[in-house]
Amino acid sequence: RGVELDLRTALAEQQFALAFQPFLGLAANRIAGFEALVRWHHPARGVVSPAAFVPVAEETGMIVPLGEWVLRQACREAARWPQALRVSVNLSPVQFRSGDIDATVIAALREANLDPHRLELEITEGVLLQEDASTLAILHRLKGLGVRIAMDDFGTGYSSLGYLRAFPFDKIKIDRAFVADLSVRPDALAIVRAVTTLADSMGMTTTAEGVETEEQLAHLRGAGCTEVQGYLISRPVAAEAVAPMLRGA
Ligand code: G
Ligand code: G
Ligand code: NA
Ligand code: MN
Repeated sequence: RGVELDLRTALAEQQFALAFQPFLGLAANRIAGFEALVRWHHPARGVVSPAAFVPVAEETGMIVPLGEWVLRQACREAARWPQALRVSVNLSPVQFRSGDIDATVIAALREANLDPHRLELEITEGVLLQEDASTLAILHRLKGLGVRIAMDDFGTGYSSLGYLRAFPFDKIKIDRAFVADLSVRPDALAIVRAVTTLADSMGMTTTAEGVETEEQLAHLRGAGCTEVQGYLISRPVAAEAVAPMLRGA
């Protein structure tokens, strides 16, 4: 496969880089952490979005070494930030099924000397589709290390409520589809309110994704969201731009 070979070369030749997008904590009105988002700086095609290559990486299994690189790099970068904030890393369901994800996480934390409490793993429903003992055991082992687990893109798939009960999430990320609808559909606000109430009562926090307008932000504050993320706060930025952002530059 051409693309698989491309991804392999890209990894070997260090064509991947991480962008970081902040989460704003609404109580303190301060940046609470950053999500790491992988980018492919392709020599011919320019910057390629993960939407274009993560699916191929998943099909070919390349997501396992790529995901390991993302984890290690995210931990290394976070260890250098001027404040001990949280770093969130997206995990593919394929990484979970590959077996060794907890060993990979432990190694990345150790290598970077990063406090496990500063690492958050974002998982999608795909991870949970096989709601089996081994998935649960891995999640519990990760949580046992002190790592936080976030449910990504909440509200877009199936059976999400059952998953909330079955798995020990620390945080729910409310999918940007609901945020986008906030100004135009009253039921979107009702859904966001219901999710924040549910999360509260289960001891989880909430992050609303894709916040682009002050109006959406006001709705989310009113609904009791813990954190927001989106272009209104900041686009994803290069690793070198994180420290200046934290110093208020
Ligand atoms: O950053 P962008 O909006 O282009 O991301 C598109 C999609 O790629 C999002 O769904 C995001 O979660 C996913 N993504 C970004 N970085 C990673 C990563 O390191 N690993 C995985 N598995 N997905 C990622
Ligand atoms: O699936 P996931 O939530 O991880 O996707 C993250 C992606 O969403 C990032 O790649 C980022 O580029 C994109 N994103 C971040 N903030 C916004 C926003 O405010 N609006 C839109 N449309 N996309 C965003
Ligand atoms: Na994510
Ligand atoms: Mn998401």
